Amino acid sequence: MKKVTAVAPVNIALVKYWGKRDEIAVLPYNPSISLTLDALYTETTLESKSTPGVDFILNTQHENPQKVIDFLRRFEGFNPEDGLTIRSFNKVPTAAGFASSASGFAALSVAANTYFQTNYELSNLVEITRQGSGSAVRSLLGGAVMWRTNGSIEPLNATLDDYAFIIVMIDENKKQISSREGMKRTVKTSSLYENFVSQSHKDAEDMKEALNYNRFPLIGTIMEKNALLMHATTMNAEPPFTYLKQETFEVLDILTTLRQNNILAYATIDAGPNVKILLEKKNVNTVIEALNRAGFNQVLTSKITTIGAHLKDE
Ligand code: 2P0
Repeated sequence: MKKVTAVAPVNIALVKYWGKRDEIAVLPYNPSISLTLDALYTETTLESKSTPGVDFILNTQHENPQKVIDFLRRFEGFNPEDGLTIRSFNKVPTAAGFASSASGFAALSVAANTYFQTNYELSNLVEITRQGSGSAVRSLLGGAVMWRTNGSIEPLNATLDDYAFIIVMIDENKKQISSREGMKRTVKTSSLYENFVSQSHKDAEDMKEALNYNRFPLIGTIMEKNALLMHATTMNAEPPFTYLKQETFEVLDILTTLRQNNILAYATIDAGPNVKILLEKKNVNTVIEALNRAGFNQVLTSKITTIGAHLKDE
């Protein structure tokens, strides 16, 4: 009996990844930067079984294992005919509907690297992991992480203890256009895309410096602007589309009002309408109260962790 478990955290991008310059190797057009959350993560166990074939169980439900099998072929020694059970749990409140492909592939990679005794070094593991999901490589490390256009990752210096994220749940349903399809369409058809790429190169440099010198609110200002520019590119694609909903804008308005009252909190939004708010820890209660007053009651708070994907002792 062989059994290996790995845990990988969710990451939230301050400067967004949106578009591949190489679809096969999964190399991005622009560098992205994320922070690693400690409250949300995926835990994945690989365990041998006596019957042949791969079973994939996600949150207690049997799923089609094909995508996982295709991914695991990158680990030498993997044979889909051997008996293997993969159990993956997303440690996210059930109502959260939080995208988890990043933490999912990071956990699977780290577990597989030990299970198949490949022991690939980090740079090799990055190369493999990003083919599962580009943003997953940022979950391999903790803290602030940059994913560069050459595909590599770099830990950044940042004062993480001061900050927290509040996640405002707006819609739990699966998005109609996956990130993969959405970014493809944007790259191909949006005339704003070039602008997003050049601005994001600059934003990544500025963000790195702002994190290094712990310059809040600059960190938040760059983050919010970068996210809105990413969403502008989708609205200008052919055919146009958006992940934003009316409630998304209502939350942005609440943050604007708070900032006018010197409560500094900033938003970022991924491929869905939910809003992630970056703020100083001391303001968490005030911001949650403001959200609740406006009827946004589905919120969760997370600190930022320095611990990236890792094996769990059984
Ligand atoms: C990010 N997103 O930087 C951006 C912002 C969504 C919006 O990375 O095609 O699931 O598997 O590489 O990693 C989501 O994209 O896409 C994502 P693939 P992935 O967090």
